[in-house]
Amino acid sequence: MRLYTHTDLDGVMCAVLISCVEEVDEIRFVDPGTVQAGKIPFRKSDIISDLPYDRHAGLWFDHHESSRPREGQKFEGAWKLAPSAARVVYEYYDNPYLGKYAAAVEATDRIDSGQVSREEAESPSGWFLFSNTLETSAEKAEDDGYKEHVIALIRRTPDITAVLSDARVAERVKNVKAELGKFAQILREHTVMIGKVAYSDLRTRPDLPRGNNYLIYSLFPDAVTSVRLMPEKEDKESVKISVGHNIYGKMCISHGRNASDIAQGAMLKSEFDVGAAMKRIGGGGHKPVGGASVKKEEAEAIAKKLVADINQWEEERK
Ligand SMILES: [Mn+2]
Repeated sequence: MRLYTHTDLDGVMCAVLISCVEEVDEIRFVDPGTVQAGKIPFRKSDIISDLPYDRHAGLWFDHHESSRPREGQKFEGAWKLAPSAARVVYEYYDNPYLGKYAAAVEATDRIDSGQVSREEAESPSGWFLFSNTLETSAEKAEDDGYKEHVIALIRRTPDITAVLSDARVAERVKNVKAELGKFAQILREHTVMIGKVAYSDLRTRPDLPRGNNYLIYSLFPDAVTSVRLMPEKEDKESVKISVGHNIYGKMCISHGRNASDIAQGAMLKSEFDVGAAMKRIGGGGHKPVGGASVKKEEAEAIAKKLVADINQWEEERK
């Protein structure tokens, strides 16, 4: 069987679990946009995890709100509104042999659903540090080879200390740590605040590592949402738009809510439905985070319209 999985930590953990219980001969790492564009000729013997549904594949696991199956829709596998797709796979098989991955799946839940502290975003460690090594500025083939290596590694030893001390992982960890300062610098240079949105145009910076999605909120704490443009690795004619809520929230004082909230220093998070907005432009995701792959000629106009929509929505809910 062939497994198609997402390029991030959740995709990697799905591959670890599925390859323990199914006969997986080949793993391919793809972005959700590639599946949605119908570019992959799926077969009945294919498995899809942490990616949108395709009726030609035999087995499907996902947790994205934007792929929620229709009432009564029949498919093999599982969809659940869980913190990670790895969690959906773990519960679907409910196999004692997978028990040793419990801690790794818990970490995946946390990271995939944005439960990463500001301190951790600024100074990554453990599973979050490891997740930062998966997507780099390297060629896709090199990143894919690395992912295959770590999937085999985690299957043998799901202990994060052991994983981080593997020579190939340690090499990438060293780079991630060394480049964190440069990463922050590039983000600052290419980000502007438009209303309440941090807008990062990274189309000219394919050298930027993609791993740390949360540092932006530490650098731009006033943003309620971030919108980012990145070159698409798999398709040079496309640009990737990624959108996310500020996972740390924002002091409600700037929202002008009631006095008791302000006194308590309550944090407010955006309620804008990112996944639904992404679905409208051919992408998908969850309420707090999502993405889409769009034609490069249209990318800027689509992203700017999105920024305006978010600002208008935030304005109206006051
Ligand atoms: Mn996921």
